[in-house]
Amino acid sequence: MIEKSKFVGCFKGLAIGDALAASYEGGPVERLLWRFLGRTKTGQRRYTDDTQMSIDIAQSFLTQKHMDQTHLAHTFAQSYRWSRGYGPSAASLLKGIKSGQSWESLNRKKFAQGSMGNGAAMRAPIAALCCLGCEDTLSDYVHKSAEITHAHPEAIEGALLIANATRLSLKDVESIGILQALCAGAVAPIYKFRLSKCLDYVVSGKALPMQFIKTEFGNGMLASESCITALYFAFTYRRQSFSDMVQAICDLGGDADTIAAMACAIWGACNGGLSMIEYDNRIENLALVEQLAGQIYLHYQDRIG
Ligand code: R7I
Ligand code: MG
Ligand code: MG
Repeated sequence: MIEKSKFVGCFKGLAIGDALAASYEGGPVERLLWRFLGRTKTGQRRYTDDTQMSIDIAQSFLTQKHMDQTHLAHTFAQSYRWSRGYGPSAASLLKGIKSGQSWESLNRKKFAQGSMGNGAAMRAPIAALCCLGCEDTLSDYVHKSAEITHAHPEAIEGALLIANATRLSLKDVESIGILQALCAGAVAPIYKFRLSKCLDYVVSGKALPMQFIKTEFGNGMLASESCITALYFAFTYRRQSFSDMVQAICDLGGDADTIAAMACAIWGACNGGLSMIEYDNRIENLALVEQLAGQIYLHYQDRIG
């Protein structure tokens, strides 16, 4: 039986990583903008779209008790605020849903195959939590939660990689075993290639220079440029300090909030949330995040009970 602390650590890790790394995302303009947007009135750090869409997945699941794509699409759209820093194509899609159009008519409008951004992968750890206890539903659940905004096969595969890494981390599978399982199931050549390198580097245990990590795994907004990077950090820092990992991801730059959201969710799934208590008053809405993780945990207990 998985401990509740791992569910809480996964969800809080995602929110904390997102909020702490948000001011390191993008170029000078984005960083300057986040200096104005990055704090609540009471001085807590605000989270971005990564955490908001994860909260949306949790709330839609807790309301519907199963994957309901129309409900989830409307939940995403109702929560949309420009000040959360959504990706441009995700933002226009969500505004379209809010104005009454269907997600099916919008998710391949800007890009013929759909967005290949990392916006589906960044929320995939929470989709994994919702499926614990009936894991044969995981692929379908993640696929359906992803395609609403990210129909491109590489975006969906990135989400599946992050969800499966989360699931196996919750179950205390060793890092090498997790990466081997992900390598064996990878489909797109870019993921096969980067995952096998990631496995080699995690096995070697050597710290890699930042420029090297950027060249080998990427630090961009596409799923293929950020998901393996997040796995590299999560499994390299698995037995090291949470704050050191977040600092390393901030130093890497690029899509730092999203790489941190994914890596910190997996770190929390491995190690639980106890060591995250120090962030409780520093980050916006962590009490809500903890409460949602607890409610999803009750569903897990029911399933296995
Ligand atoms: O993926 P998404 O929801 O979010 C991406 C990032 C995350 O870091 C969030 O934290 C937020 O900051 O934004 O956003 P999308 O708009 O779906 O995709 C992000 C970007 O990826 C797009 O604006 C495009 O620049 C690029 N992109 C593509 N470029 C070429 N061809 C996505 N799909 C394609 C494509 O098919
Ligand atoms: Mg973001
Ligand atoms: Mg981002």
